[in-house]
Amino acid sequence: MRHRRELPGSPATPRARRIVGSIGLTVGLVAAAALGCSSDPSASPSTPSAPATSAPASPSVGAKVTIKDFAFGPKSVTVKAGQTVEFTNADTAPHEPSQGTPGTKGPTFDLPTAAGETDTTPALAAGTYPYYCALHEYMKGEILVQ
Ligand SMILES: [Cu+2]
Repeated sequence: MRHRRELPGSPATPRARRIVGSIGLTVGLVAAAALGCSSDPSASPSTPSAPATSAPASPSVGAKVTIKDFAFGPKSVTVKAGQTVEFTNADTAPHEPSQGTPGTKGPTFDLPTAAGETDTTPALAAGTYPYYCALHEYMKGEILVQ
C-alpha cells in the first residue's frame, strides 16, 4: 500500500522535468564536443609537420668512377669509411657494377646503371671491395675503404 501511494504521486512530475532538462543539457554538450572534434582534423592540415624523411644526412661521395668504353675508370679508387662511390655510365650500353668477383657476387652493392645514368653505392665500411660488371664480367675494378 505504501509503495503504490508513492509511485503515482505528484512528486514524479518535477523529477521527470529535471531528467528531461539534464538530457537536454547532455545532448547539447555532446553536440558541442562533436563539433569541436570535427573541427580539429580540418584545422590540422594548415600546420604541416616538418618533412622527416629529409633529416638523415646522406653519406658523402668519396670517389667517382666513370664507366666508358666498357671499362671502369679509374680502376681503383680509395675512400674513407662511411663514404660512397658514385658510378656514372658514360657508355651507350647499360652496365651493372656489382661488388664481388664473377660468379661470387657480394652483398654490398649491385648497381644496374642505364646509359647516361649515375648510381651510388651505400656507405662503405673499411675494407677492400673488388667489383665487376654483372653484364660484362671482364670489366673489373676495386674500391679501397680506409
Ligand atoms: Cu658492363
